[in-house]
Amino acid sequence: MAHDKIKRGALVVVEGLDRAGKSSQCELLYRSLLDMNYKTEYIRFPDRSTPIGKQIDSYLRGQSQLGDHSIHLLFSANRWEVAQSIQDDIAKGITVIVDRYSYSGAVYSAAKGNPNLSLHWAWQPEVGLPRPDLCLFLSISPEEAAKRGGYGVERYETDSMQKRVRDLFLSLLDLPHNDEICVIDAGRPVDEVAQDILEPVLECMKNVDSIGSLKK
Ligand code: DGP
Ligand code: NA
Ligand code: NA
Repeated sequence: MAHDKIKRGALVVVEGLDRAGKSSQCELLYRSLLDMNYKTEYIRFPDRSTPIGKQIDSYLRGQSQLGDHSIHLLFSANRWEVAQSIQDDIAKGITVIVDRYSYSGAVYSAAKGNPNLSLHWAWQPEVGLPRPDLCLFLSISPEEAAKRGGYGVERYETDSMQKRVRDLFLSLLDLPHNDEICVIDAGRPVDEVAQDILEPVLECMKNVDSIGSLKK
């Protein structure tokens, strides 16, 4: 008897500024897909539970200091440590939803304004990681972000940093090899945003081909 080849799961990334509602939207998407009986998994970066993740957590809370390049490479290593398990799960037919990925990785580090840490440099450690089938960028204006209440105490949660992060995210859209990025207006009610996310995700899940890797 012929065995049908398992259709692989999709790799779906959700990106955005702090306070764009990423984590809530990932949660809603995860539950919608489960309700529709899709095998689904939800992970986030940084994954603060691993030894590398604990160093990142300490840095973000301001409890330790690290050079811009060192922390950058730790964030990247934190993705590489689960790259294989993401590939394995996708191959088993599980759709993997990821809260932040390489796009945040490159953009947040480049936004620091260190003249020796360009967006181009910051992207290189990401080259070769599994390429998302779809990257949803939740876009909110700085004004809308300001309405959503004060930032927390973590590093990067300042208006000037968020403004640079936003500009850099938008510049990634112009790169020809990043055509998986789709901008979602996240300044609207939660359920409207959720609907706008679900549609392209379901479409993408229907059309998955072989998994790619992030390019230079
Ligand atoms: P979150 O737990 O999603 O709020 O992320 C924590 C903070 O770390 C947030 O300000 C975004 C930032 N961040 C996430 N991933 C990376 C990365 O790979 N590199 C850098 N420099 N910052 C990141
Ligand atoms: Na945050
Ligand atoms: Na989040």
